[in-house]
Amino acid sequence: MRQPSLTSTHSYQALANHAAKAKEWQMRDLFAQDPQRFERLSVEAAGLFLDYSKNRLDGRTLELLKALAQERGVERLRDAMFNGDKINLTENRAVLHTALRAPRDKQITVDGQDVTADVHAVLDHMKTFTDSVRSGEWRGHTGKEITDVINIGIGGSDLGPKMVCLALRQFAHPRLTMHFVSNVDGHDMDAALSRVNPETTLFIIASKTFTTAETMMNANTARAWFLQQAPEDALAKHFVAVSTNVEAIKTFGIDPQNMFPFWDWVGGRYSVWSAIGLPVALCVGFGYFSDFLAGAHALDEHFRTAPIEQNLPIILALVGFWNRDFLECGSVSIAPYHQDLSRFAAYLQQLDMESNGKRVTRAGDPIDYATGPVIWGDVGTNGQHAYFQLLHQGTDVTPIDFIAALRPAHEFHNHHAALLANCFAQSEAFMKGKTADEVRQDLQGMDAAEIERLVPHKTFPGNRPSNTILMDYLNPATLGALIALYEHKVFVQGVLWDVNSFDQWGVELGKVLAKKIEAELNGEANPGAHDSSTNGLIARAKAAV
Ligand code: G6Q
Repeated sequence: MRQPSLTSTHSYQALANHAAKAKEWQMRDLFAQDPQRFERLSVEAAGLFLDYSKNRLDGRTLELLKALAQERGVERLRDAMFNGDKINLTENRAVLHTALRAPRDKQITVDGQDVTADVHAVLDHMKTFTDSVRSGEWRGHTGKEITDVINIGIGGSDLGPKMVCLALRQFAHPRLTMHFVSNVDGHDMDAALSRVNPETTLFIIASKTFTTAETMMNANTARAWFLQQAPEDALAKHFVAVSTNVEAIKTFGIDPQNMFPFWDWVGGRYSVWSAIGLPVALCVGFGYFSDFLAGAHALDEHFRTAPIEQNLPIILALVGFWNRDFLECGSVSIAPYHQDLSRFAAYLQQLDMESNGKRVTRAGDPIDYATGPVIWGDVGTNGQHAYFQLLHQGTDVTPIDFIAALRPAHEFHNHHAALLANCFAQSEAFMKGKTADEVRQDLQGMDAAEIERLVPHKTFPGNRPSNTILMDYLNPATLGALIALYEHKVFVQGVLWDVNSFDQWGVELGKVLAKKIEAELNGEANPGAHDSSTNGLIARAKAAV
């Protein structure tokens, strides 16, 4: 259905007028004018607390953003997604990652098929399998317990399980070491294989399509490596697969008992809740994996039922939209103040940029406004000693999402106080900045000319937006809720921008592009069909072998 262009809507134009004034605001003043600002501009649900008061907005901004959400049909499309409607229009697919974490008794059907029953059948299989590997009942072909798991997958079949296994380190099985091989670069596979013993290693081949070139090459290399040291009939004890492509798994030679299916209505970057989460269930156990799903489900229920003004993902989306489209912020930095979330920014980078990095509407019309921002970041406090300089004093304004757990999972309490102090101090500094007069105060006693020389360098403009997301403790449930929060934020922004957040034609192009050059590098004649740069690079690579 063709929507009116975003920029032509009444609420967008009202926001544009409002933004002209809002650009002049200083957050310092907004806080001074409203002692209740923090209480007013914070919300809590599913174990997550969001403080969005350190943004350049006021009550009127929120009213206008809410009107825009309503005018763009956020609630209607949200309900369509939960119902299993085929909202992924270019692939004619439902978008039902929420069904992967729905309880057993929830009725959801797609094309007449009972989705929940299928989901729980696979979850039951995952439980049996992971229980037996973790207990030591499942043994390698020489009778030894499994000690290492190598997940072979890329993109959505790698980033989620890898990030979650790291994040839930505290809950990990002491005997199992998890490895993730994604890159077609043989160094990745070499590094993993050099650390494991084939007798005690389990390989998971994770690929939705089971055709992705990198994963297939890595899977074949792993299989050949294994068979150099073990007989063919040992494969069944050491190779399992996760895919929607059951036929391809059989052809690869994996025992049908050891297949974990999922469905085309699960997008790769939304698949950690499906059998793609098998490494997570192996690492932390099925009980905690269920808690992870339950945490996401709690956030789903909140998203589905809470009014817009109390709805965490909708608010996060609206604030991000405001920063992107009206305050012209081109990127968002993710700053988890939690070492175990060291891969969270990389995970969100795919989730957000692959979903909303689009330049045409759902109807295929060109877009004349800003869509998805660049997402990047790293853990605090490390980032403070690297790129925070640009965030504080550079010429671009980059909103930041600070994420922290109030209670640590270790006993070094002085470390945790220092960590949280840094997190809160940074958001305060970004908001307040430091005026020239404050710098002069600091430098009192110094030679007056020297002070004036230094003032411009030591002044911080401030007025730089951030959100802070707090949880009590990083555990499977709060992590599940946190990921679901961002999934739904991305969804809402996609609706506002009228893009299809669930296809990824840019990735598909990449999947075919390299084939031809690979053949040329492997000796096929180069017909000179490329540009001179590409021909030159190919020639240099061929000359080097
Ligand atoms: C995710 C993308 C992409 C995909 C990988 C791996 O949403 O579609 O990152 O996950 O290209 O694809 P396969 O799982 O099919 O190997």
